[in-house]
Amino acid sequence: MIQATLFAERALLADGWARDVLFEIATDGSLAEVVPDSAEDPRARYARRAAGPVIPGMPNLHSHAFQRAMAGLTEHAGEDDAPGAADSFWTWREVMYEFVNRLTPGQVEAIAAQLYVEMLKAGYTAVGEFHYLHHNLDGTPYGDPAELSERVIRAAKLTGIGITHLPVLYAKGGFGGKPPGHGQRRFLNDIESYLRLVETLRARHGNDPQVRIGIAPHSLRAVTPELLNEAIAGIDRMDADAPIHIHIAEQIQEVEDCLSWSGQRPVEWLLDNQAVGPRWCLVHATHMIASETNRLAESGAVAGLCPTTEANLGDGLFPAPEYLARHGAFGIGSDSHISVSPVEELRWLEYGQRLSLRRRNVLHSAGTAANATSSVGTTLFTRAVAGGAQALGRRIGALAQGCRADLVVLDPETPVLLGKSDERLLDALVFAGNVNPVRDVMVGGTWLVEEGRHRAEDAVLARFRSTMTELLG
Ligand code: NGQ
Ligand code: ZN
Repeated sequence: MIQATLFAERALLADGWARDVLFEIATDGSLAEVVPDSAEDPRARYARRAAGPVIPGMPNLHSHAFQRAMAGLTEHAGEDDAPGAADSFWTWREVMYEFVNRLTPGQVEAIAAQLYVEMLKAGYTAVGEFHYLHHNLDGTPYGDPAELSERVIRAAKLTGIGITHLPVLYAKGGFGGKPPGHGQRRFLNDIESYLRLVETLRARHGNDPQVRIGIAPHSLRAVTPELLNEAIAGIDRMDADAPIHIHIAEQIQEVEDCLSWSGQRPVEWLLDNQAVGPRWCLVHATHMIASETNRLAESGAVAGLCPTTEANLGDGLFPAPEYLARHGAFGIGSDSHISVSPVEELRWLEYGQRLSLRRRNVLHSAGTAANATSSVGTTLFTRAVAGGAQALGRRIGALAQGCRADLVVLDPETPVLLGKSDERLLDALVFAGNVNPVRDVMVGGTWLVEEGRHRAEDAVLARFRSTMTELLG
């Protein structure tokens, strides 16, 4: 059954730009047909006309939704610091723990809903929610142990964004099974309560095409090798293809602690001890030596890159040129949500490299085999869409038959897009804009954003406003 048709004069399909594309959208929210060169097709006459170029929605593969409410609150130096001296990822984490330990379920939902509206308006159509806030303020489970997961999923349903919900296994406070700290009390589960949570969420949402449930061992700091094995064995019994996400090698301190614990670097340890492959997403993977970069690329796993957060937290630079040269898969995430913009993530992915290498046009695919292009914007955008879709484990990431109808209509009046050829459009999008060029957004066949406005944005904002007053007032 077809619920709607859309006609686009210009659309970015899986194998490149096409003209006069007719999209037929099935009632289940997937693309039933995608037909280029269909100007003469009788169906085109009655189709809604896209106002501008149509591109696939961008997956946001790594999110901690509650952190959006902290954006802008951690940019002051600690009191006794010499300029730039002591503030670090670890001091930021202490502030984050303080903040997280006040949030109520209603506040978590209100923050996530506002965030997801902002994501949709920016052109993200799916999110990977790496969710570790499980328990009540005192660290005891809620009556429904999935309470906070449900709040985040409800925010996704309310706003319409597709969600891969990744409940987090958090059990330890550091390598070698170090006990967790007081600030981590709301995150903790043993393996039994964790797998029950995953099972509950799968039972409740497993048949919803807008939701996928995966797992997320938080990091090698937060689980032991045994717990990691048990979590993976557990999900394998339920769903052997489910996505597995893990934070890894984001900070030098973490690499050093891993070396003293195991004699190996984090990525090296993971590659040697788990069957890392296409269902895996290694978030950050910032600090790798060449052998790790090559092996990770060859494993088929996705590197989950979060350039604005990695910059904000002073993490370091992912070895992107070497990784891309080995055809490594990657996607982007807004992680701490210091910025909510796929354009800014992609731009900084390239700019970090330009600044450090003192060169231009670093991340392109010219000279490589499939879909080769010398366009940096096209390379970054299309690879991030594909890698993000892979990491989120849903049928998204291409405007192709059978995929979810997740698409973005660019505003053709955006000055910087005017007159740009197919070869230049995504370069202009990624590098030249400071105004949001997203006009309309469809997710799973439903128009959520039209002429720059999300259909629930007023109600969602009103709730977010009261939440921020409660938290900061
Ligand atoms: C997180 N964020 O889980 O929110 C982490 C901080 C940690 C980033 N790694 C906590 N960016 O890694 O221990
Ligand atoms: Zn994270």
